[in-house]
Amino acid sequence: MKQPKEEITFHDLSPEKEIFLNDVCDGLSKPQKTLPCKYFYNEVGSRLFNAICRTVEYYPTRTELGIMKTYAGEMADMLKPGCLFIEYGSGIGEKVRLLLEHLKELSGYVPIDISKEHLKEAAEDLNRDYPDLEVLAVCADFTKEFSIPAPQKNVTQKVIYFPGSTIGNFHKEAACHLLENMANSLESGDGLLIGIDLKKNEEILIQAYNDNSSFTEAFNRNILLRINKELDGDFQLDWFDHEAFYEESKGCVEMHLVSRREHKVTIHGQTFQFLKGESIHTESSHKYTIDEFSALAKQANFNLKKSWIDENDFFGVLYLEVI
Ligand code: AVI
Repeated sequence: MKQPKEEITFHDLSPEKEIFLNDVCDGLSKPQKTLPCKYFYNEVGSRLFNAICRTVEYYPTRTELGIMKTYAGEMADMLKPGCLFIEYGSGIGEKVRLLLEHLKELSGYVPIDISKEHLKEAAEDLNRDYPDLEVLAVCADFTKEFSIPAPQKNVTQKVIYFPGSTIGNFHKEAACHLLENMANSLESGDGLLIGIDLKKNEEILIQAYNDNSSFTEAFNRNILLRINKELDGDFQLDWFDHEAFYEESKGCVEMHLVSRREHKVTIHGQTFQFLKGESIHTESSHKYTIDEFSALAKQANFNLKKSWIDENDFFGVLYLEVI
């Protein structure tokens, strides 16, 4: 049995409550009320998301995992021995393990996640299972500026791993901006391995965001519960209905919380008026073709090197390099 080694390095850069409050109040003051979807992921939200990933309707997780299981060796072959592997939104770290089996000579692994509890647990588990790997966990909002810690070993190449089609949760300009930030944190020849949810039949998409077990509904409403708990809000959760539909013109699934009645909500002393039928837009999940994504990445200075797709063309894992 492998012995636990010394503790992981943990860099806590989690966003302040004040920023959370500002983001919430800003979003709810707009004509189309919005809430940033990154706030879904507190402990309960992360658990609900993991439950969504196991539903029959939500195909992206199992499809991406299937691609990783089949092609992890080929993916690892694209990377240089001694590379620093940096995972954006590392979650429970399930997918990276498939790659780690093939990436024997990493200089280090940097999991980055906004959910502190999940990150700590996953990083500690990984540290135990891969005693020779230096794990440098960073709790941060990766949409904001942060620095990537340096491992003790020499770094030959940096590779960002961004699985789960999380890039789809950014509007096109924001996605391009995030890709630009990634490219700026890298050098020519460094890599990006990214999961993309592909365009497909609308019915499949609608079902994926309206699962029969109602985990997606609970996940959507949990953002209101989090505001109540952390920002002294008084949302009545059952006065909001979960709604998710495909918006063809934007190429995305949109999630909303629709008010069942006219009412007021108070958050940290500020009042927000809701009309009957008025919605809070909580998430957009963009779907791409490989060509669309490759063109977007090109704008951010990334060149597509290789892509791996499942047999139904539902999901793609793409490897790109900084030009
Ligand atoms: C994390 N992200 C890629 C998920 C998605 O599909 O957009 C979040 C999610 N929202 C509802 N179900 C899953």
